Amino acid sequence: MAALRGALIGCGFFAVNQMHAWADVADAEIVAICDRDPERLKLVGDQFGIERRYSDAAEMFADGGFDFVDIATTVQSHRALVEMAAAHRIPAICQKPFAKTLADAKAMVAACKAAGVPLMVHENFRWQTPIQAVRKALDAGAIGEPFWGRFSFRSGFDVFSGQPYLAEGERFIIEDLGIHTLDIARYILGDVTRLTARTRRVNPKIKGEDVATILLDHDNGATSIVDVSYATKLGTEPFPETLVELDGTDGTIRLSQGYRLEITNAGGTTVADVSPKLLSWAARPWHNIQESVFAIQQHWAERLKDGGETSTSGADNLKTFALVEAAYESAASGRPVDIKAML
Ligand code: NAD
Ligand code: 89V
Repeated sequence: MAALRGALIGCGFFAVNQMHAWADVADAEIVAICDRDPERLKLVGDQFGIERRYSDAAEMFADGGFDFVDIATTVQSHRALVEMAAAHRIPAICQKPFAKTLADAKAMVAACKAAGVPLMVHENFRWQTPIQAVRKALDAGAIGEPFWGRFSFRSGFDVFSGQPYLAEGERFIIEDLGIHTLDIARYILGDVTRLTARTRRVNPKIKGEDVATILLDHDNGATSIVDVSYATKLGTEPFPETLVELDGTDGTIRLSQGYRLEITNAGGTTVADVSPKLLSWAARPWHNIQESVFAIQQHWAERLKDGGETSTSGADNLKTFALVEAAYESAASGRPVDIKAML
């Protein structure tokens, strides 16, 4: 079967990872790129040998010649670009955060549904090797029914040098990073009925919150905590590891710093190294994220070919995005938020 031909919009900081990963994905290739910044367009076009280059996405869609589009721009342009893809009946991947508001996100899902085209959100953290290892242990029944969890990302890493826009928005850690952690919580413990959140800003040089603590009630009766911070200075910097604690009816799982997975149950305690692979183009400490970029893009290519639903489809991601909106609402009001009422 012929390789899927993709077009990528947004040749910025993170798109370079996506371009490397596309080069590794079986049966897919990027044939056109677009960026309104000529410098980024040239840099990425030259690095990856892409001849078809556009400064205007509408022109690229009008010319066509590709089977899917990978939208790697920042959130402001996501709705317009996804709707453009739907209008041209082109399957689309859209980076997180999916949209500026839940109403926009719902409209984007509806547009792709009406056009009959698949839509996947590039929500890659659930594809990280250590998170997949936790999911596998749960599926194997290693700890029985989980009744409590903690999903924790606490770091002092300077994310602002690579992504300066993160310092400028009214919203920061929940929208940019907590969105991944909330998605992992859903992936591991299932959908959420109610959420309570507290936030604060510690770093005086940024506009948004850099610490958040969120309490989740899951459909299955489990309770979990999602806690995220970019104001946490530790002896050994854990960026970008998500640490997981799960208590179940028959045992416990602990995913701790250094990609160490410990499972305790009636059979005793086992410890495994669940480190991500260092792909040829990857660099520490980003390699955990970089490997998950390859994994989600390979998944997209496979589902596009077999017609199956992706793990982080637009419809699925509405349930993660609602948690982001609810966290800001709860932090502002001090009250719990009913998630089902938002969907
Ligand atoms: P960036 O600002 O470095 O790059 C965005 C690029 O898109 C820029 O080059 C800009 O010129 C271009 N662009 C914006 N609007 C455009 C439009 N309408 N048409 C053509 N080009 C346009 O941003 P980034 O750090 O690469 O982040 C991009 C997205 O990736 C963000 O949504 C961010 O949250 C996400 N991200 C995801 C991960 C992850 O692990 N999933 C990690 C980092 C960033
Ligand atoms: O994954 C992300 O969205 C990145 C980072 C890990 C730096 O928060 O922005």
